[in-house]
Amino acid sequence: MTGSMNVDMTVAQYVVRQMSAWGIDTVFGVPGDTVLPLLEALRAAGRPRFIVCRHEGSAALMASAYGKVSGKPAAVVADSGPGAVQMLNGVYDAHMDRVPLLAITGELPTRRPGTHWPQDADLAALYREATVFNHTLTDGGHAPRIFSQALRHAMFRARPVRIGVPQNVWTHTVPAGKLTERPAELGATVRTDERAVERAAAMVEEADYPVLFAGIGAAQAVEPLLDLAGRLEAPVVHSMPALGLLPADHPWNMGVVGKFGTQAAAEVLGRADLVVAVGTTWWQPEYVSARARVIQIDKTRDHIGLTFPVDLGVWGDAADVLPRLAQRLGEKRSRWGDTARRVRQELRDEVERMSADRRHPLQPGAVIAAVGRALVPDAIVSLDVGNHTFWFSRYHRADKYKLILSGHWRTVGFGLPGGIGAKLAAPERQVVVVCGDGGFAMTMAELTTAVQYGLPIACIVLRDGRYGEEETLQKAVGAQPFGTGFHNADWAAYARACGAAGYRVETYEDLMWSLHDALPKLAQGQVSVLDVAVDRVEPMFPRPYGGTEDEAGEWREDELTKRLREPVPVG
Ligand SMILES: Cc1ncc(C[n+]2csc(CCOP(=O)(O)OP(=O)(O)O)c2C)c(N)n1
Ligand SMILES: [Mg+2]
Repeated sequence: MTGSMNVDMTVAQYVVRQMSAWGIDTVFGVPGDTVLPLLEALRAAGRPRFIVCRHEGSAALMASAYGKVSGKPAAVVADSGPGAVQMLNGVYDAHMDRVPLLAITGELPTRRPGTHWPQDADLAALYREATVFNHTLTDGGHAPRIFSQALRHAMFRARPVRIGVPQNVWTHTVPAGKLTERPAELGATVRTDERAVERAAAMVEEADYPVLFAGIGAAQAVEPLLDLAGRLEAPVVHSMPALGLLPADHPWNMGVVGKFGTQAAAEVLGRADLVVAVGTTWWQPEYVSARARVIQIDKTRDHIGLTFPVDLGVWGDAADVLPRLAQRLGEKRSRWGDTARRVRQELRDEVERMSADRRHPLQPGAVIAAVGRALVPDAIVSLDVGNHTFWFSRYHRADKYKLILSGHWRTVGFGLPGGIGAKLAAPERQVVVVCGDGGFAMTMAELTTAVQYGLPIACIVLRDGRYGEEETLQKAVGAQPFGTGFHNADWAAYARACGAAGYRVETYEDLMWSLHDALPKLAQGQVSVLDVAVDRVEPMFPRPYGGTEDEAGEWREDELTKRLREPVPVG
């Protein structure tokens, strides 16, 4: 069906065909008057599949998660006005994490906007920042050009796009023969200039305390990265989204960088004289040594120098650049020696202590460690935002899992819709959601969506009766906790009321039993919620090495501002 369309169609029919032709197989959304013709066309065509959701914000988070797992755009549909406003949060998530996504909003009939008609909103203005293409279709004849532009931008620039279709335009005619082909993969890979590799090698040669810093852009280069670390005897630290990418027990892996990271990562980065950043835009200035020089390897040109000052940008594919770099280095060894071994050992001891903690009430870190041990290889974890993110980043030591999270947008409530989007994108993989009681309640209506579509996911809710992270931050500045506590329902009972399984967990025995009942039953199609009572402990954020957090951060910020004005040398 791709590429041919030998009869006239309505815009609605055309949009459905065009989505399929471009490989969009899933559309999330909530119905509304202004998009009903599209629903009718989806029904008649039978594909892409339509997933009816309980909130447009969650629908867009599902679409974003779908893209994070599959790399392919999903579509999300919302009504004009309130539906489109609710959808925006999830579109921002995709925008900030660079995920392709097609957002279709209905709009008022073309004669209505500006007349204070119900549900009128300036959607072009609202979506301007979060999209790389943002247009209202006013003439059916233009639909092929508009849609093909939008999809090209979404796919090639890995960002959300929005098309508004006024209610009366859905029935306009699109002339026969106008379906556009999905463009073939460009197949363009950057071949990094040997001089850039040479300059990088010279900088590594000069360094005594190099640190490798991996982001998800290093996903295809894990082996060469670890090989380089081993040869140089250099510690590796990584971003939060890169959790699961590197073996947790690798001798050079020091864990996540930053406030929600490990003391080990803080110490090595604080002592480094060279940071080799590979496929990452995650940067925590207060944790990086002021004297460190920075090499950034990234295959996306505009990531270089985007969030941190760079001494040498190497534009290229890490899987190609790292082996070439290693080759040039000969017998070069760092001087980390015992420091790295000690720091690494302290990290291991801390993780082991937490994993063995059986105290009541349950320690959130111990719950996270237990979840890590119970996952099957290749599982997907959809993680929410809050203190539990900190516990996860420190104590979740599973290998070979895929983590998805609201990385740069950091919306509370990502967990459950993220899990649903992930399960639809990778039905063969185990999907587990880890969230707080605040985040769960924000998007919990979607549990019925998981049940409706038979999407087995296990949702582990860390129940501390409060918006924990905000309370931690209040306490950290000496304020009284205020406006952070809430009343919880019995989430296990709620799960059962939705047609899922519910486990109420108070003790370590309950936890073991329910994990070992719920996770294997995912393979049998069981959706579940584990409502886990946890202690109200405040996370201990890592101390930046040397100086206070503020001093180091300020220095780095000033330097960043100054250096971001200068051109970055890119090889
Ligand atoms: C949509 C949204 N609202 C508010 C915040 C601010 N915020 C960040 S963490 C957090 C607390 C989340 O509480 P909970 O889900 O219970 O997790 P906990 O910190 O208790 O582990 C809040 C409200 C946010 N990031 N996103
Ligand atoms: Mg909480």
